[in-house]
Amino acid sequence: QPIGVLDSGVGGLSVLKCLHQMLPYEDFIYVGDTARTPYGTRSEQEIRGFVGEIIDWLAAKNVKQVVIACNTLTMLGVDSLRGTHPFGVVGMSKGAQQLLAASPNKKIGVLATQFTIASGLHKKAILAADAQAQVYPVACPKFVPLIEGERFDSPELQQAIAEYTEPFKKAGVEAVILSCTHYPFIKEQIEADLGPNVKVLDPAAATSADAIAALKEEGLLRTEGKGRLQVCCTADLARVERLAGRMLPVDDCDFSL
Ligand code: DGN
Repeated sequence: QPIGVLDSGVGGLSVLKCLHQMLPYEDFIYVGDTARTPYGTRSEQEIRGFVGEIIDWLAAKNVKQVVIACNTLTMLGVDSLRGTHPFGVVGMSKGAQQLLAASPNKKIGVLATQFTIASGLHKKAILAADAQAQVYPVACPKFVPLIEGERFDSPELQQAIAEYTEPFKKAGVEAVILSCTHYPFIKEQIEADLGPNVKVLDPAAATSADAIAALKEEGLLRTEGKGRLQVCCTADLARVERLAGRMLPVDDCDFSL
Protein backbone atom coordinates (compact mmCIF):
# COMPACT_ATOMS: atom_id res chain seq x y z
CA GLN A 1 0.00 0.00 0.00
CA PRO A 2 1.38 3.46 -0.87
CA ILE A 3 1.60 6.58 1.28
CA GLY A 4 -0.33 9.59 -0.07
CA VAL A 5 1.24 13.05 0.08
CA LEU A 6 -0.69 16.19 -0.88
CA ASP A 7 -0.21 19.91 -1.35
CA SER A 8 -1.92 22.74 -3.18
CA GLY A 9 1.03 22.83 -5.60
CA VAL A 10 4.70 21.85 -5.85
CA GLY A 11 5.70 22.83 -2.30
CA GLY A 12 5.00 19.42 -0.79
CA LEU A 13 7.67 17.92 -3.04
CA SER A 14 10.16 19.17 -0.42
CA VAL A 15 8.40 16.95 2.13
CA LEU A 16 8.22 14.04 -0.32
CA LYS A 17 12.01 14.33 -0.72
CA CYS A 18 12.51 13.93 3.01
CA LEU A 19 9.93 11.12 3.34
CA HIS A 20 11.53 9.21 0.45
CA GLN A 21 15.00 9.60 2.00
CA MET A 22 13.80 8.37 5.38
CA LEU A 23 11.51 5.65 3.95
CA PRO A 24 13.25 4.37 0.78
CA TYR A 25 11.23 1.12 0.82
CA GLU A 26 7.81 2.78 0.67
CA ASP A 27 5.73 3.66 -2.41
CA PHE A 28 4.48 7.25 -2.52
CA ILE A 29 1.71 8.95 -4.49
CA TYR A 30 2.04 12.74 -4.47
CA VAL A 31 -0.83 15.02 -5.52
CA GLY A 32 -0.14 18.70 -6.25
CA ASP A 33 -3.29 20.65 -7.09
CA THR A 34 -1.44 22.96 -9.50
CA ALA A 35 -4.66 23.83 -11.37
CA ARG A 36 -6.10 25.54 -8.28
CA THR A 37 -2.97 26.78 -6.47
CA PRO A 38 -2.54 28.95 -4.45
CA TYR A 39 -5.25 28.01 -2.00
CA GLY A 40 -4.43 31.12 0.07
CA THR A 41 -6.95 33.29 -1.79
CA ARG A 42 -9.84 30.77 -1.51
CA SER A 43 -12.48 30.49 1.18
CA GLU A 44 -11.98 27.98 3.96
CA GLN A 45 -15.04 26.03 2.80
CA GLU A 46 -13.70 25.82 -0.75
CA ILE A 47 -10.27 24.65 0.47
CA ARG A 48 -11.85 21.95 2.63
CA GLY A 49 -13.80 20.77 -0.42
CA PHE A 50 -10.61 20.54 -2.57
CA VAL A 51 -8.71 18.63 0.10
CA GLY A 52 -11.65 16.28 0.65
CA GLU A 53 -11.64 15.50 -3.09
CA ILE A 54 -7.89 14.76 -3.09
CA ILE A 55 -8.15 12.57 0.02
CA ASP A 56 -11.03 10.62 -1.58
CA TRP A 57 -8.91 10.14 -4.73
CA LEU A 58 -6.00 8.88 -2.64
CA ALA A 59 -8.37 6.58 -0.71
CA ALA A 60 -9.35 4.98 -4.03
CA LYS A 61 -5.61 4.28 -4.57
CA ASN A 62 -5.70 2.30 -1.33
CA VAL A 63 -3.19 4.46 0.58
CA LYS A 64 -2.23 3.43 4.13
CA GLN A 65 -1.55 6.99 5.30
CA VAL A 66 -1.91 10.57 4.01
CA VAL A 67 0.69 13.25 4.77
CA ILE A 68 -0.65 16.81 4.44
CA ALA A 69 2.55 18.35 3.04
CA CYS A 70 1.25 21.89 3.43
CA ASN A 71 1.33 24.04 6.55
CA THR A 72 -1.62 26.17 5.45
CA LEU A 73 -3.82 23.06 5.17
CA THR A 74 -2.43 21.68 8.43
CA MET A 75 -3.47 24.90 10.20
CA LEU A 76 -7.05 24.28 9.04
CA GLY A 77 -6.97 21.31 11.37
CA VAL A 78 -5.74 17.86 10.44
CA ASP A 79 -8.43 16.27 12.59
CA SER A 80 -11.16 17.85 10.52
CA LEU A 81 -9.45 16.56 7.33
CA ARG A 82 -9.41 12.98 8.56
CA GLY A 83 -12.98 12.30 7.58
CA THR A 84 -14.22 8.78 7.64
CA HIS A 85 -11.33 7.02 5.92
CA PRO A 86 -9.61 4.07 7.55
CA PHE A 87 -6.06 5.49 7.24
CA GLY A 88 -4.16 7.98 9.41
CA VAL A 89 -3.60 11.61 8.36
CA VAL A 90 -0.39 13.38 9.43
CA GLY A 91 0.06 17.16 9.26
CA MET A 92 3.16 19.36 9.19
CA SER A 93 5.15 19.62 12.42
CA LYS A 94 5.47 23.10 13.95
CA GLY A 95 9.10 22.30 14.83
CA ALA A 96 8.99 23.97 18.25
CA GLN A 97 11.56 21.61 19.83
CA GLN A 98 13.91 21.85 16.84
CA LEU A 99 13.77 25.65 17.01
CA LEU A 100 14.41 25.86 20.74
CA ALA A 101 17.35 23.45 20.44
CA ALA A 102 18.87 25.61 17.69
CA SER A 103 18.47 28.93 19.49
CA PRO A 104 20.46 29.42 22.74
CA ASN A 105 18.88 32.83 23.45
CA LYS A 106 15.43 31.66 22.27
CA LYS A 107 15.06 34.26 19.54
CA ILE A 108 13.06 32.56 16.85
CA GLY A 109 11.74 33.56 13.43
CA VAL A 110 8.84 31.93 11.56
CA LEU A 111 8.36 32.37 7.80
CA ALA A 112 5.01 31.17 6.41
CA THR A 113 1.95 32.10 4.35
CA GLN A 114 -0.46 34.78 5.51
CA PHE A 115 -2.99 32.15 6.52
CA THR A 116 -0.49 30.19 8.64
CA ILE A 117 0.89 33.30 10.35
CA ALA A 118 -2.62 34.64 11.02
CA SER A 119 -3.50 31.36 12.74
CA GLY A 120 -0.87 32.18 15.39
CA LEU A 121 -0.41 28.47 16.00
CA HIS A 122 3.38 28.34 15.53
CA LYS A 123 3.97 31.12 18.05
CA LYS A 124 1.58 29.42 20.44
CA ALA A 125 3.37 26.04 20.11
CA ILE A 126 6.81 27.60 20.66
CA LEU A 127 5.63 29.57 23.71
CA ALA A 128 3.92 26.48 25.09
CA ALA A 129 7.30 24.69 24.90
CA ASP A 130 9.19 27.66 26.39
CA ALA A 131 7.37 30.72 27.71
CA GLN A 132 10.63 32.75 27.66
CA ALA A 133 11.04 32.48 23.89
CA GLN A 134 10.78 35.57 21.69
CA VAL A 135 8.97 34.70 18.47
CA TYR A 136 8.96 36.79 15.29
CA PRO A 137 6.35 35.51 12.79
CA VAL A 138 6.54 36.96 9.26
CA ALA A 139 3.98 36.36 6.47
CA CYS A 140 5.59 36.04 3.03
CA PRO A 141 2.85 36.37 0.37
CA LYS A 142 5.40 36.98 -2.42
CA PHE A 143 7.27 33.67 -2.06
CA VAL A 144 4.77 31.04 -3.32
CA PRO A 145 4.03 32.75 -6.69
CA LEU A 146 7.78 33.34 -7.28
CA ILE A 147 8.58 29.67 -6.52
CA GLU A 148 5.66 28.25 -8.56
CA GLY A 149 6.83 30.61 -11.34
CA GLU A 150 10.43 29.25 -11.10
CA ARG A 151 11.80 32.78 -10.48
CA PHE A 152 14.73 31.45 -8.42
CA ASP A 153 17.37 33.85 -9.70
CA SER A 154 15.17 36.92 -9.98
CA PRO A 155 15.83 40.30 -8.32
CA GLU A 156 12.19 40.15 -7.13
CA LEU A 157 13.01 37.07 -5.05
CA GLN A 158 16.14 38.72 -3.61
CA GLN A 159 14.11 41.81 -2.69
CA ALA A 160 11.34 39.74 -1.11
CA ILE A 161 13.84 37.75 0.98
CA ALA A 162 15.53 40.95 2.17
CA GLU A 163 12.15 42.45 3.07
CA TYR A 164 10.94 39.43 5.03
CA THR A 165 14.20 38.81 6.92
CA GLU A 166 14.67 42.41 8.01
CA PRO A 167 12.81 41.98 11.33
CA PHE A 168 14.99 38.94 12.12
CA LYS A 169 18.18 40.92 11.57
CA LYS A 170 16.92 43.77 13.77
CA ALA A 171 15.96 41.36 16.57
CA GLY A 172 19.09 39.17 16.39
CA VAL A 173 17.09 36.03 15.62
CA GLU A 174 19.18 32.82 15.84
CA ALA A 175 16.91 30.21 14.25
CA VAL A 176 14.28 30.52 11.53
CA ILE A 177 11.77 27.88 10.48
CA LEU A 178 10.43 27.53 6.93
CA SER A 179 6.79 26.85 7.82
CA CYS A 180 5.56 26.69 4.25
CA THR A 181 6.56 23.63 2.25
CA HIS A 182 7.43 25.79 -0.76
CA TYR A 183 10.22 27.64 1.04
CA PRO A 184 12.82 24.82 1.10
CA PHE A 185 13.06 25.46 -2.66
CA ILE A 186 14.71 28.79 -1.73
CA LYS A 187 16.46 27.65 1.46
CA GLU A 188 19.93 28.38 0.08
CA GLN A 189 18.96 31.92 -0.90
CA ILE A 190 17.44 32.55 2.54
CA GLU A 191 20.53 31.12 4.26
CA ALA A 192 22.81 33.31 2.15
CA ASP A 193 20.78 36.37 3.11
CA LEU A 194 20.75 35.59 6.85
CA GLY A 195 24.42 34.62 7.08
CA PRO A 196 26.18 31.74 8.84
CA ASN A 197 25.07 32.60 12.37
CA VAL A 198 21.37 31.94 11.75
CA LYS A 199 20.09 28.36 11.50
CA VAL A 200 17.40 27.84 8.86
CA LEU A 201 15.21 24.83 9.70
CA ASP A 202 12.83 22.75 7.60
CA PRO A 203 10.05 20.95 9.53
CA ALA A 204 9.94 18.13 6.92
CA ALA A 205 12.25 15.92 9.01
CA ALA A 206 10.09 16.22 12.15
CA THR A 207 6.96 15.65 10.03
CA SER A 208 8.49 12.54 8.45
CA ALA A 209 9.40 11.28 11.93
CA ASP A 210 5.74 11.73 12.99
CA ALA A 211 4.59 9.81 9.88
CA ILE A 212 7.05 6.99 10.61
CA ALA A 213 6.00 6.75 14.26
CA ALA A 214 2.33 6.45 13.25
CA LEU A 215 3.07 3.74 10.66
CA LYS A 216 5.21 1.84 13.15
CA GLU A 217 2.47 1.92 15.73
CA GLU A 218 0.04 0.43 13.22
CA GLY A 219 2.59 -2.17 12.06
CA LEU A 220 2.46 -0.74 8.52
CA LEU A 221 6.13 0.14 8.00
CA ARG A 222 7.81 -1.61 5.06
CA THR A 223 11.40 -2.72 5.65
CA GLU A 224 12.57 -4.02 2.27
CA GLY A 225 12.22 -3.55 -1.48
CA LYS A 226 12.59 -0.40 -3.59
CA GLY A 227 9.85 2.19 -3.22
CA ARG A 228 8.12 3.78 -6.22
CA LEU A 229 7.51 7.50 -6.55
CA GLN A 230 4.43 8.70 -8.38
CA VAL A 231 3.94 12.46 -8.81
CA CYS A 232 0.48 13.59 -9.97
CA CYS A 233 -0.70 17.12 -10.58
CA THR A 234 -3.85 18.79 -11.89
CA ALA A 235 -2.09 21.11 -14.42
CA ASP A 236 1.32 22.11 -15.85
CA LEU A 237 2.97 18.69 -15.90
CA ALA A 238 6.20 19.89 -17.57
CA ARG A 239 6.69 22.62 -14.98
CA VAL A 240 6.03 20.17 -12.14
CA GLU A 241 8.64 17.79 -13.60
CA ARG A 242 11.22 20.60 -13.75
CA LEU A 243 10.51 21.66 -10.17
CA ALA A 244 10.52 18.06 -8.94
CA GLY A 245 14.03 17.77 -10.41
CA ARG A 246 15.18 20.23 -7.74
CA MET A 247 14.04 17.84 -4.99
CA LEU A 248 13.82 14.24 -6.20
CA PRO A 249 15.64 11.60 -8.25
CA VAL A 250 13.28 12.21 -11.21
CA ASP A 251 14.53 9.19 -13.15
CA ASP A 252 12.85 7.06 -10.49
CA CYS A 253 9.56 9.03 -10.65
CA ASP A 254 6.41 8.48 -12.70
CA PHE A 255 4.68 11.75 -13.56
CA SER A 256 1.05 12.09 -14.59
CA LEU A 257 -1.80 14.59 -14.82
N1 DGN B 1 2.94 25.00 0.57
C1 DGN B 1 1.86 25.58 1.30
C2 DGN B 1 2.18 25.64 2.79
O1 DGN B 1 3.01 24.88 3.28
O2 DGN B 1 1.58 26.45 3.48
C3 DGN B 1 1.40 26.93 0.79
C4 DGN B 1 0.77 26.89 -0.57
C5 DGN B 1 -0.42 27.80 -0.78
O3 DGN B 1 -1.35 27.42 -1.43
N2 DGN B 1 -0.46 28.97 -0.27
